[in-house]
Amino acid sequence: PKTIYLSEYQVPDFLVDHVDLRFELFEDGARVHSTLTVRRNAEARGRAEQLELNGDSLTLESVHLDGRELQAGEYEDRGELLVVPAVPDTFELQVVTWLQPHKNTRLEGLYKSSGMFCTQCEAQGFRCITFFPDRPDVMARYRTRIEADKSAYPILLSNGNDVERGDLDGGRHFVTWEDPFPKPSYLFALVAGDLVEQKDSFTTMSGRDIDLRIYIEPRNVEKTAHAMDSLKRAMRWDEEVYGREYDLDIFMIVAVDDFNMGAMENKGLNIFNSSCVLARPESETDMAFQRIESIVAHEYFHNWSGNRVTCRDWFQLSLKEGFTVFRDSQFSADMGSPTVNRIENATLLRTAQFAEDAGPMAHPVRPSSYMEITNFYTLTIYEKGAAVVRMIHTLLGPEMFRQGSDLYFGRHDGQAVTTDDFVKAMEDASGRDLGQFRLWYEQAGTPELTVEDEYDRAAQVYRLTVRQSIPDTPGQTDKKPQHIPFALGLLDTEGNDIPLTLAGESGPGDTTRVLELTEREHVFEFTGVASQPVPSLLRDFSAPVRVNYPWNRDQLMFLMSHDSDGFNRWDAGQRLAVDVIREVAGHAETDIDPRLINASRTLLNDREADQALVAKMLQLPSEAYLIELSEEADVQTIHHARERVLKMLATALRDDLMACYQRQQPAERYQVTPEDVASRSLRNMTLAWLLDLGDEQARDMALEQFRSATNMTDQSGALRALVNSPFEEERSHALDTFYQQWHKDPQVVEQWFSIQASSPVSGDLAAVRRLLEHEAFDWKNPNKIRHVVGAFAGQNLVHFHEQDGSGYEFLADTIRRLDDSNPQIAARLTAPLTRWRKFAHVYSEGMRKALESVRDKDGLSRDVYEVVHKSLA
Ligand code: B3K
Ligand code: ZN
Repeated sequence: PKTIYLSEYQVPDFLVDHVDLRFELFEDGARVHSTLTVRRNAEARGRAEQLELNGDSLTLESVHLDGRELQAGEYEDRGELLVVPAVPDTFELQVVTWLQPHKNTRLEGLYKSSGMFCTQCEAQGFRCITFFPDRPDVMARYRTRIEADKSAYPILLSNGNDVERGDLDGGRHFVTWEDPFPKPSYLFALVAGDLVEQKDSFTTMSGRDIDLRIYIEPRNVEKTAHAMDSLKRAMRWDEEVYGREYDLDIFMIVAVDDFNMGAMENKGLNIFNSSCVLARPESETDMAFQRIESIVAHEYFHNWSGNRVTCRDWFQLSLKEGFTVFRDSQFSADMGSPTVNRIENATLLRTAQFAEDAGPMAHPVRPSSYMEITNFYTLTIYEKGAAVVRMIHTLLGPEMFRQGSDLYFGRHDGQAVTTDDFVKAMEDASGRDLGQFRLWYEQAGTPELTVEDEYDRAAQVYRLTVRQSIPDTPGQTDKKPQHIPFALGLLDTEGNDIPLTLAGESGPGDTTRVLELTEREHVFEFTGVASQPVPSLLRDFSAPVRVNYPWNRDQLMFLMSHDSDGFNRWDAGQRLAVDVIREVAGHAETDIDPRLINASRTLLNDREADQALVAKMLQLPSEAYLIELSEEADVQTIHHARERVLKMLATALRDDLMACYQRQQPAERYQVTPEDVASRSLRNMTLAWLLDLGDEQARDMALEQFRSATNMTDQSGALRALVNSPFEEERSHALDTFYQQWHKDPQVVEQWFSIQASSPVSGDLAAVRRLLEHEAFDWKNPNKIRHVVGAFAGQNLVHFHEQDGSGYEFLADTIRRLDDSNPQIAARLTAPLTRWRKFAHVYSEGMRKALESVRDKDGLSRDVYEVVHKSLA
């Protein structure tokens, strides 16, 4: 496979003003008639004579140029390229292709999912539908006519507004859609099926009425209310916070069961993985409700950040993804608990994105090369990209940031632009120089801050020295220092915030200050500091960096109870727990520090504190995070150390856990408020801890909760606790009962699969293999694969990393198997193996061998090839 470089970007030779599509859909295939209105791009003057269109797995039936059918020799079908050597400056090109959606297992382009036709075109799926200059800087207006059997496919959808419909011979019918907004091909969508529609409406800030529709299979009619509410909240929020109004008269969402990722922001016709849009309290958990709210909002927000203003090329992917993730996380924070939201974002960054940034696939937020773009829908592009936008927000302040976003949307509406255009708009609106800041887009790797301090009692001066360094990453060494907003506060001996005054400033300033780091080393002098303070560093996780400062355990306890910054209260607790787990790792006789027990007891019994934060603070750092923090990870040791700390905590706190559990009585009516979510989370966490002990009273509580639960959070919480408990009989009974109750609901069956596949107690490889044989498992459905294989390799670390290497071999087999049918999913599943160098020798050897066995497969897809070769390099 060949590598594509940003430096080789050239404007397109030809532009397409209009696309006229006609789809004839049949059971054995689909014929696509595409008529393009093309003109030579004035900006590319003097370049190519010939027209080149991308294609992928297409059967070409005919080509017409300005109405005349071209003969063999007048065009060349090279499979991935259709070349027409001699074309005039403006012309109309008609191409007819034949495809086989029912045989499309890659789920890119046009395919079938439980009987309906649907599409996925980002990034390069449109070329699987017809020959086209399939790149985001070619923006056209689309008119789409869909023809299909009327009884099997009563609903026919595409982008924009439906302008015409009617019946055809042979029981067929058609609908024509017209999208007035020019768009890149990756935003094209089509759906045809026997679907039910749920309607609502929204009145925009200028008083326009928008038709809102969610299309589902009939069995899901009860599951749309939450998505609809979330959509309306998102529409209102985008008007209020960004001044962005919806532009078409209709906004549609379709749920499909077979989907490679979460959802897709096609213009006016978002297509969702069922698991990211459908929910009701009885069958979906709080986590699903929250995920749905944020993904519905995310896709909706793309209408401006992505669709109206799109990406010039795929190196600019974070232009739309980083910005939109930032927008959806602001939205979620406004809808729920800002601190918890911040903790969840930071956890994802610190556990998974930092790991990616330190591994063989590390790349900048704006990469400079790729082989397969699908591999670049990464945590770096999305989450680090969002953190970078957040830093701009922090540096500019909310008002200037809003002026910058207004300028960006206004200046580039209808254009395909770059991350640099985004930063420029922010600079122009604010007058700030973001020159050095741009390095965040260009340099990969997580900056590391090392902080030292010194207190001069006589002078009442507190001096902080902050050094930054950025580790080498593939292809990048000797990096320049970056511009880092470093928020901090200082606590006095009582735990109060000290007003901060830097040397040379008059009068006391704010208690949280954002220091701007631009050099390799800075010394900050705070004056008028009456006693030795405890520093609270990187408040609210103001930058995606690691911070090293030698807090002792008493200082961490102090921060846990006094820091005015909720994020840092949580972080202090995490640091304390990490420290304690590390201390007992490999030392079976070491007792755990009673301070951790006391801190947890205080939290468990603190009814005044924000319970959402308490629930978060009680969770021990995950195994994945502990692995990320270690130099040479020994998974088994980490797992057992964490497990032992958990058991000792649970033993010491048994009565407090019981009392806390009893206090969390289920609410009358299920609601997804931060308070209720926190209460259910505490309830299920305390139950899990108690069951881990093998406590019989807790077992009975779990059985009772499992039987009487009126919502899935509580039912599956009880199930999970039983599955991870030593009570074998109860475990298998509960699993059977649950399956009998829910086997008709694929989304619940997914949960049932993942609870088992991720269980450190019962989810060994043999159990996982049995799940693959289960009647409900389906190799063609990405959700099922994710919930069994993905859950095992990604969450069940103790079993996946069995020292005999069996977990690795199993994953390699799975990847090889999926490489032929769905390379995108196969490449994603490879991720757990890519970081083999991070692990101790007993693990890394097996991981490397597994990667090599994948590498040696014949006819490896470009997707998996890139991941495997880069990982082994
Ligand atoms: N833009 C899509 C992701 C498409 C992934 C293609 N392989 C979903 C999103 O980020 O909103
Ligand atoms: Zn997105």
